[in-house]
Amino acid sequence: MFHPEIDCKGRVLVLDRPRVCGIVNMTDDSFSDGGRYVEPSRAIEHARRLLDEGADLLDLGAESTRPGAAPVDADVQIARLVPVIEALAGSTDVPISVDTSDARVMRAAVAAGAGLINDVNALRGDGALEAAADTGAAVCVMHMLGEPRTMQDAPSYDDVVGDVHRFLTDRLFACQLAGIDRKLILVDPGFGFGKTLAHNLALLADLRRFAEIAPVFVGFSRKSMIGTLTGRESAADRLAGSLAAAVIAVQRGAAIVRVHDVAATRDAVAVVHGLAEAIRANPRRSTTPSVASLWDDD
Ligand code: HH2
Repeated sequence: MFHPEIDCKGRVLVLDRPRVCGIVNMTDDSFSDGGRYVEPSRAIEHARRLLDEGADLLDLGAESTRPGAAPVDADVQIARLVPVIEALAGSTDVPISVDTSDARVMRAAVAAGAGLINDVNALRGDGALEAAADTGAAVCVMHMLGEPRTMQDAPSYDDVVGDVHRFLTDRLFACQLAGIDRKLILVDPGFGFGKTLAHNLALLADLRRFAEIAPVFVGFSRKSMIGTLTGRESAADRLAGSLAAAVIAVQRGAAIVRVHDVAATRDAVAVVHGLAEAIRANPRRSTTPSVASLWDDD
């Protein structure tokens, strides 16, 4: 059994129910909200709105990872993130995550008050493992095939679930070897990062396998896999599809869902949690065959 709490530098995220992480993108070019929250005052205002909606955690990033996105210099990321992290850390108890792959940005963000390092590159960059270990922050290691510029160019796997599982297990070991406490590590299969729709769906179907190695963090919010499944071209029209994916992920053991739409996601996962609690309290009486089969499908 994994520790049901993640200590984000003294701000503890209790994983006793599905948790919702609100996204704050201080980027010019993020796929769904690029350019809206680059200014510190607008990012802070947006973060406070997400907290009012019930975010359990905030994830702040200053570099887009969408396919084809341009890298952002570490100094620029630091200049954007640090004042916002400082302002939020001084005005909320909610843990703050920094979405970066750069070791210098990690150190600056944690010094400013972040307690979780969310790295889509799984701490493989120069000095990233050491930086994360030195800070004592919690970490989220994510699987990505290749790099953002080229990751969606015909991605292929022998066995996507097995390959991603092996990668995350290896990174879990690498983190522990570097001195990061296992209780501080989250894993993420990386939906949309070097994956076709079929790969993403295979990972979602088998998400429970990842929950066996560490608490699972997932992000589907408004992504193109939701657009493809629903036929919604505009990211702004993908809320219902994103909620369905969040519900399915939580049913399959995801601990934290990273989203743009906090209030709606919070309600959706609260319903799943309510059902889970009811089944746990009275396993024989409270399930119909259809609910039971949804729940225990693997
Ligand atoms: N997805 C995005 C960014 N960071 N981190 C984790 N751990 N998991 C994810 O799935 C994930 C992530 C991409 O979403 P977004 O931040 O909305 O877009 P962009 O990268 O264009 O800023």
